[in-house]
Amino acid sequence: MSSIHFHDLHSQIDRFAEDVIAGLSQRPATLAPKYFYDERGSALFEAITELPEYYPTRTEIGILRDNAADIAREVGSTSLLVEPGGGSLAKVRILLEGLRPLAYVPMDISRDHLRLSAAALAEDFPWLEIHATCTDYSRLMQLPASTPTGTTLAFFPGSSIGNFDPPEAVRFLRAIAELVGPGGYLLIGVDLKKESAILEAAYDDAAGVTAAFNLNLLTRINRELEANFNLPQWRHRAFYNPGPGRIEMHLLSLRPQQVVVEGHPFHFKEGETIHTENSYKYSGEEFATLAGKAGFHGQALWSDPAKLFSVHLLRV
Ligand code: AVI
Repeated sequence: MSSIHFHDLHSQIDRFAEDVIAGLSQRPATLAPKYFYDERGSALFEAITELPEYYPTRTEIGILRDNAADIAREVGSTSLLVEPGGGSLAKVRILLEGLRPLAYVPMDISRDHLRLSAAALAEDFPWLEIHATCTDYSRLMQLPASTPTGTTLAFFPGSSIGNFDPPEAVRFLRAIAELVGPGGYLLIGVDLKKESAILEAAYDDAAGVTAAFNLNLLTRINRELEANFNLPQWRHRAFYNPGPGRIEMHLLSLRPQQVVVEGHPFHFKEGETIHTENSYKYSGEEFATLAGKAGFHGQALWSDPAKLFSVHLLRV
């Protein structure tokens, strides 16, 4: 029987209301992409990962499958496997048999989603000790007290690193380096730079799922905070900005309007946007340089034949 433990570190650090009010007070207005993932947002994200235009998930899964034995050989024996932002915990399944860690610590901000995914994983991997940890890993990168010590591998797939601005990414990678300690590893998925038409289709799909995902953030604010966003007056916009090398997602105000959030009025002109997400794309060398600033050196690098996506194994 697998042992499963649940640790809730999130209640200490919930700042949704403060972050929304601060973000909407800025010009350009911004909202943090980590807030996309309420229950509906998490379900919409799962749907995005299956869209024909959204290549990163299926490409990364292919890379992990094709190279799982190689990855296990490179890392050697692992005591602890930590996954910040595990979500559905689907990709780790590809690695578990090869790595055979003593314990696995998935961390996620979305409490119920994490509980369900961890329970399903426990059924399929009865030998594994699981410490499901509800936390905002971008703020609190901390292991629960009762996890085993020894060689630690952090797993951060999905190119979620692209959702941080480069200086934040370096800070986040430093926190991972500290968590895994000297000799510890990071296996990380990074989306590669490519033709902008491929990128833009991936973030503005024909079926409108990404648009629904982006707009759901306003629905969440209306529901969880006292707010009155009028959804038909906002539109999803996504484009590649080649200077910084990132996809930007925005919500476009279709007319002049006022929105009230917890008693704070915010005015938006027609054409003004709320910037909701960046998704940075890196060449292999650009990412290795970034990771070097956080104290990691490259041990191995895998990619797919079309060079859409990369998986780096880094070591402290
Ligand atoms: C979670 N993250 C890596 C996704 C991305 O591709 O940046 C989030 C996403 N946003 C729109 N589509 C997917």
